[in-house]
Amino acid sequence: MWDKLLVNVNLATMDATQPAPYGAVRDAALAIKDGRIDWLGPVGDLPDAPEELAREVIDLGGQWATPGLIDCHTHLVFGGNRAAEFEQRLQGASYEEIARAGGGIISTVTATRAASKEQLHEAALPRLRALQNEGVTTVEIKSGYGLDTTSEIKMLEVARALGRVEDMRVVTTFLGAHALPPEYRDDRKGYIDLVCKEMIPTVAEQGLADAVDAFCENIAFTAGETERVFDAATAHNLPVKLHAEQLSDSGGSELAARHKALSVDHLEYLSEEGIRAIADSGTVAVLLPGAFYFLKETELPPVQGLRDAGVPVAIATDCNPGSSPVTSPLLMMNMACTLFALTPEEALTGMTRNAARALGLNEEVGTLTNGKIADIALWDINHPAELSYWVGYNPLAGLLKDGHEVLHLNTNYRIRTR
Ligand code: DI6
Ligand code: FE
Repeated sequence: MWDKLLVNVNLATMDATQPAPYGAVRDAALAIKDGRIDWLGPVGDLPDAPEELAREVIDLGGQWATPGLIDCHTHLVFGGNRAAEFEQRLQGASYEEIARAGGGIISTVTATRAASKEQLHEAALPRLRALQNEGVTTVEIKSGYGLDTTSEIKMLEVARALGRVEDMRVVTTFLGAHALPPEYRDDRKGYIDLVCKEMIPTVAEQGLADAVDAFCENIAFTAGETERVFDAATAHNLPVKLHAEQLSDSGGSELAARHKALSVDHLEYLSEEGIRAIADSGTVAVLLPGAFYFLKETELPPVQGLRDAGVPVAIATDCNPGSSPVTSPLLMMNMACTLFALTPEEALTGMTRNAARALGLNEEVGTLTNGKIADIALWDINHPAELSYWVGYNPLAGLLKDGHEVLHLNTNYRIRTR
């Protein structure tokens, strides 16, 4: 007996072994047992009548199911916001100028250090709910607005707690090397020492981070400093990822590739050599159209080069107060198509299968495949391209995480229980 059986549904499995676009299986059924997908295929292949096979039969009325969306790059936990800086930028100040004048990331660091865990949690929760309301079942959350050991730990603890409260799979990333804190203005080496010798060992020992990230950029850390952070991460068995080539080509992607990074993220200035390096290391390229849009960037990431090299491409919100105050994964899929010329199928792959890989979770989530965790988004759409097409309209009908219904928004679907 299965726990749940979805019938009268079209599946966009996003499983590369399914031959149709989107890995689609139409007029399908999908069975769930103990939180995992136990069977899927054409409804006609079911061995018996649905009611004989499962305790609960969910008739989806011809709607579509996709893997739960995965937002693989966010800075969702932070104090305050930067609407005033947005006004400055609209009057002509650049993101880099504001950062160099002590604003930017550092102003969020001040607000985050001042906030209690409860305040950070309260502020992050509506943003997390906004993601969930558009079908997200897994989210990555970075630290990086604490920049001292206590405050970095506080951010990671808040992120871990959000996962327990909100029925969301939360993956955490330590980003101590996000910016140089003011108290180390004249001692860059001292800060990297703190990150490598105190923060990473502490975070690793307390099991607070699933990976280590850094910001390799002329306004942040050099490739040499980033390498020290990566070496410390590796010494503590933590995989790495990198904010690379966002505002200039700093060679971060080649460095990340040498450290077998899970992902390199942003990539507007990625070079040919960078593409070759990450193609060889199997690193995922995470594109962040929200930051590109919000900073009014003009340099486009080399999408065709990534495609030609067979690099898996993921898409994420980069939800953060400075460069991407975005809580809409669907808008990011739309912008990945309109701004970066991805196809709607590539955009959805980027929010599911490839995003799972960017988090090292590809064995567990990211496709509708037998044996994987039953994180499933249900959509009131006629074709999966609609997920990249609508702007500001949310067709989510329901959401399952670990096989449990966490949202039931659209009453068009009926549940029959035995
Ligand atoms: N790149 C980004 O776009 C964010 N962090 C980073 O390294 C921006 C963070 C911020 O401006 O607060
Ligand atoms: Fe980021």
